[in-house]
Amino acid sequence: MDRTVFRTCPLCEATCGLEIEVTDGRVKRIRGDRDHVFSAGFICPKGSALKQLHEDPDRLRTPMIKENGSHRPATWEEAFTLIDTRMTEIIAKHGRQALAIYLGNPNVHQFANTLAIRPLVKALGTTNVFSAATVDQMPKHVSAGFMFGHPLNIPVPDLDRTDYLLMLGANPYESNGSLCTAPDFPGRMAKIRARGGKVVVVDPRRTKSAANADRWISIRPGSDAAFLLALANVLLADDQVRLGDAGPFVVGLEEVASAVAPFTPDRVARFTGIDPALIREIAAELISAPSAAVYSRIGTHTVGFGTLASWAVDLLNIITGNLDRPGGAMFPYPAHLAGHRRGRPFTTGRWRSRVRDLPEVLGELPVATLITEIETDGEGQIRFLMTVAGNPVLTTPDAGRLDSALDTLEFMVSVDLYLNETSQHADVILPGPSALERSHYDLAFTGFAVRDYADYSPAVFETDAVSEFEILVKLTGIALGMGVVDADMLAGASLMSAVQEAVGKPNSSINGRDPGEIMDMLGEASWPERFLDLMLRTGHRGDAFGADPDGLTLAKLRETPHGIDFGPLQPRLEQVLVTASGKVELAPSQIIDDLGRLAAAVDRPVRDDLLLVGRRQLRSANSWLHNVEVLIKGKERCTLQVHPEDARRMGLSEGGRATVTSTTGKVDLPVEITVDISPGVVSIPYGWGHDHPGSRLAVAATRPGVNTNILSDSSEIDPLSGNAVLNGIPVTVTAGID
Ligand SMILES: Nc1nc2c(c(=O)[nH]1)N[C@H]1C(S)=C(S)[C@@H](COP(=O)(O)OP(=O)(O)OC[C@H]3O[C@@H](n4cnc5c(=O)[nH]c(N)nc54)[C@H](O)[C@@H]3O)O[C@H]1N2
Ligand SMILES: Nc1nc2c(c(=O)[nH]1)N[C@H]1C(S)=C(S)[C@@H](COP(=O)(O)OP(=O)(O)OC[C@H]3O[C@@H](n4cnc5c(=O)[nH]c(N)nc54)[C@H](O)[C@@H]3O)O[C@H]1N2
Ligand code: SF4
Ligand SMILES: [Mo]
Repeated sequence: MDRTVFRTCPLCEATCGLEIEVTDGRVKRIRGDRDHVFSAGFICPKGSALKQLHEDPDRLRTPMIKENGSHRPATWEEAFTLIDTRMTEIIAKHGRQALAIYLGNPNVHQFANTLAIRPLVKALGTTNVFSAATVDQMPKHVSAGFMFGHPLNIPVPDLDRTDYLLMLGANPYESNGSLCTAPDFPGRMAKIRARGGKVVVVDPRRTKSAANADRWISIRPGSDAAFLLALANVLLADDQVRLGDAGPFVVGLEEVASAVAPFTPDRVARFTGIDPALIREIAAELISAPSAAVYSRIGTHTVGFGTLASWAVDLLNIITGNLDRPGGAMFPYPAHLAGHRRGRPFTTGRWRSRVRDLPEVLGELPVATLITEIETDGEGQIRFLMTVAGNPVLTTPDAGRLDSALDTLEFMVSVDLYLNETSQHADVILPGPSALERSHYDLAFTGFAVRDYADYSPAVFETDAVSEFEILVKLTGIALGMGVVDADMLAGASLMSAVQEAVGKPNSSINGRDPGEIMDMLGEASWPERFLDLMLRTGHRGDAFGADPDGLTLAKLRETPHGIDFGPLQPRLEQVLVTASGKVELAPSQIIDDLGRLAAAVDRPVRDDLLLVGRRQLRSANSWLHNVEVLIKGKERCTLQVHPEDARRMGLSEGGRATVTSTTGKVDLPVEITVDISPGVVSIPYGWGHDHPGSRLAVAATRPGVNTNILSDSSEIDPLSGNAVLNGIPVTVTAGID
């Protein structure tokens, strides 16, 4: 029997709509959904690999229990009972601080996980909470939190209307964008140029995005904050600042003016490697463009001055009059939000890590300190780790040391689809169903999308398998000390309390309604669907459970398989501000206080170390798509990119091997000589290193590559966000295998 279904791709932030043809219970073909309101048929090679991922024989279908060093299939009952026993023992012996959790990236690509994670973390009752956020975007949450009051109020570049895009440390031609959800980001960049606008890319590598821009500016790794502040310096010194409509909502301009005064183009030139005249030219272009957006990503976040760079991006958007206006940087307004985000003004450091005394940020501790918390004896030492959809052995710093540290834990659980570099350490692995066996709504990325839209897709295949939501709810029950409970009971109680909270809130659209009536109206769908329906119907576009019959419901989204477009982003600065002053804080004290550290770095003599940066590749997704043959076949991709001048100096030859050594370890890999990287910089792609004997990744093992995070130093972080430093790592390179 043939059928065609539509499904949002969960593999990256672009959230493309896919058209999936199914024949006799198997996927026949996956292509872009041409009628999708947002992606209009765009797809990349990963999207169609959902078929191979679903069919992958290595994908786990049953829980696994580790015995005598190797994993065997187990029943769910056996697996949960073992976890219950061991967790209870460990809590009794060492207290709850001995528990830790690491949350990986795919959690934000599945709404059911997003819903279930918070209660699970709370139930664990530990401050040892880590996630991929501190090897990723935490600096942006911190700067947004300080400036706008809420860490999720992150403005995104209005790609479809801007006249000028200044993009730093991002390569959407490979990544398709991040903290800026825009299917076919490359096509949207091309359209900026086609309509007479300009695109400038700042990157130590001449990436595909740089090659397709009007201009590539090479920058010394780790120095973007100084470059951006020099741009601000020029505009402020020349009295060119224009706040536009945001003007009445901005405070702190005077403090900023004196704080950035030291960062003149001349002074930062050596540190950034950028000519002062070029800095002045870009400043002039930014201020004179009819509209402009500054946008930066991973390459500017995973560095020692990540928060300063994130702040400087929005500072520039504000002082060029581009915040919150079409063509500038704007705030999305996802349909599931009940209203504008509220809450106490953002703060960090409500508690600190035990060993390194690092501040909490967003309820988490920096994952760069996970190793020390496992290794260091004493009360509160981590003895039990749960990873959920994460692979920290490949994705977090000082990975070689983490790999060893995990062996010293008393117990480890991984909720994961694969037996891989991380989960091979786990005593129990719990696999959820495949992506095609789950429904999808983007709770996370609609919040960063360049258009307001909503889209829901049901599971492509029905399954009897235990859902990931159920796994997480059961783990929550265990963590609460309730033993192995019926997930329906806990989920039902938790939905009821969410309904009660909604009817109790004065500004809720269902304030005062009968909770029982609302529960009945949520019907018999799965628990995550009922939670989602509650959010949508009480959301700002919702039907308020019948009060506004034209409003949004999950049922309506089910009837619109290509999604609903709510149009381009609208100005809404006044509503998003939740700072103590109620204004945009241009000069938060924490940020201003950190500028001295940047100034000192700017003035320090530049050493001639080679600096290592990472890169992403179109056919990879972080660390976990390399077990799909169609995605790894072809030329070896895990190579060391080196500029010809450096190669000559170091005696490296194309295709020959080189050993790369940092303070934390060394790896050897094939050399790729290219003029598309700046002299003095080398690059290794991230997410490789599949040569662990305990893994079950038959295809990936044929092309293992090396784990670049063996070279990143867990002691190096951005102090304000706790984000790890994964770019600009000093290394030495020698020819051959050391
Ligand atoms: N050097 C360097 N390091 C980096 C980066 C870099 O640029 N350079 N980038 C950083 C960034 S941006 C990120 S987001 C992190 C990612 O870091 P992680 O989140 O730790 O790693 P992923 O590769 O996303 O790992 C996903 C894991 O989840 C499993 N998985 C996949 N789908 C599912 C699912 O549906 N359910 C469950 N339970 N498991 C699933 C996979 O098998 C895999 O084990 O890495 C960071 N690390
Ligand atoms: N194909 C594919 N797509 C992905 C992913 C993937 O692994 N593969 N991962 C997804 C995830 S989780 C994320 S977070 C996003 C990330 O999306 P992007 O931020 O676009 O990530 P990258 O492609 O790694 O681009 C980062 C760029 O920063 C440059 N860079 C390194 N150091 C510096 C520096 O100091 N300054 C400047 N200016 N540039 C620097 C690198 O050369 C690189 O070109 O991609 C998402 N999409
Ligand atoms: S660009 Fe991202 S969302 Fe779109 S098909 Fe590729 S992996 Fe999926
Ligand atoms: Mo990421």
